[in-house]
Amino acid sequence: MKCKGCGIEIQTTAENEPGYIPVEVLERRLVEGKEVYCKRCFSLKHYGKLIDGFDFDHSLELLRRYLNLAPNVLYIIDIFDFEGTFRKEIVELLKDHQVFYLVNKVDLIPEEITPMEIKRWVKDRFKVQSTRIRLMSAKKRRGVASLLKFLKGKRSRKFLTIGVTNVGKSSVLNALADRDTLTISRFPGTTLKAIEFRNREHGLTFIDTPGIITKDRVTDLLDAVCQSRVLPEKKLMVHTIKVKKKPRTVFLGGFVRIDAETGELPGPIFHVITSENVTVHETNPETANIKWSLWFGSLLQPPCTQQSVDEYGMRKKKLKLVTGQEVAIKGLGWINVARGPLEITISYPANTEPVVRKGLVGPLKFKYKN
Ligand SMILES: Nc1nc2c(ncn2[C@@H]2O[C@H](COP(=O)(O)OP(=O)(O)OP(=O)(O)O)[C@@H](O)[C@H]2O)c(=O)[nH]1
Ligand SMILES: [Mg+2]
Repeated sequence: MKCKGCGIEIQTTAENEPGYIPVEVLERRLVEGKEVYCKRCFSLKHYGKLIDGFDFDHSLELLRRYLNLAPNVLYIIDIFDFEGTFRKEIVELLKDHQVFYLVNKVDLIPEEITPMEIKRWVKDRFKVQSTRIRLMSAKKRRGVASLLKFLKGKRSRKFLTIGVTNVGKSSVLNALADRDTLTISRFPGTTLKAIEFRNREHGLTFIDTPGIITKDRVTDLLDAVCQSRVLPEKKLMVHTIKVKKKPRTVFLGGFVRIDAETGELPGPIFHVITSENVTVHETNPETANIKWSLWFGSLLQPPCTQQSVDEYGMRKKKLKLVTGQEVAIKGLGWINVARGPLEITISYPANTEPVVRKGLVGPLKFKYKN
């Protein structure tokens, strides 16, 4: 028997191992005809607490095996972390499948950016027919009804949901099935094994899968609890930085430092767009030099605890950007050039690489004072 929340095999003997449920609870649930959840899912569902951190290796190799389960794939991507969640190595595995790209969490995007603008930007990023791309918010149930209708029209009615951790795979399936059986949580690695279920009302079969663990996002440097803390829940925060007569430094949490040069007057303007739980701190380069290591994990979060910045092998890169360009920092957010040209030196941890991209946010989209 499998846990209905995370897919792990249910067991009643080893309390500290995955799938545990006390035998009396299991018997009671079976007698009452109720869904059976492991202790871990019970704790996540009812208290939002992670009682353990089982170390599962949810690799691409595992995904390759899951791909045999269905001809249709719903590849879920998180719009907040497009560069970290829309991944070439995953796309390459999907050549023999019919793939639908579901870009989730659009509710996080600030209202100044219209759904049409998001749609245009997203479509530009995929090299596929636009009917295969859907924008949605599992949380706000946006795009769910039309997606259901679309999926019902497909000849093969079995859909495998894939993607990296925390993009909302289980949330999307719960929304599509209009139930809350699958466990969803802010912690990465919630779903432990594949779970298949049938939605009788619509005649569709869905398979949820564990999220692929990545290594190149800034958030991959954090433990599960800290990752859950920085995950955005509300609309993304937009901080506007104006560089006039003197260079400015801005930190995105402790891990990313941006040193912006002065330009020709009236000077460059850029936006930093990130989770409400990531500190954005603007200062001058001199103070930044003195305080960075002191602030790392205290004033500047993440990381969630004070530690040594030197452990992360920080790298530096100089970038010259024009109006409308963006630099995405996987897992953490992005900066958008509202008025260029903008010359920056970006410092970032060795596990990641900033990505320069065409702007999701159009120039001067957010109001600012000159
Ligand atoms: N803002 C927002 N948050 C969402 C949305 N969908 C999911 N989330 C949140 O994202 C987090 C992860 O959701 P899950 O459904 O557990 O993600 P998952 O991809 O199944 O994660 P794993 O099983 O760990 O791979 C939870 O905190 C959800 O509430 C959405 O549309 N908008
Ligand atoms: Mg899941």
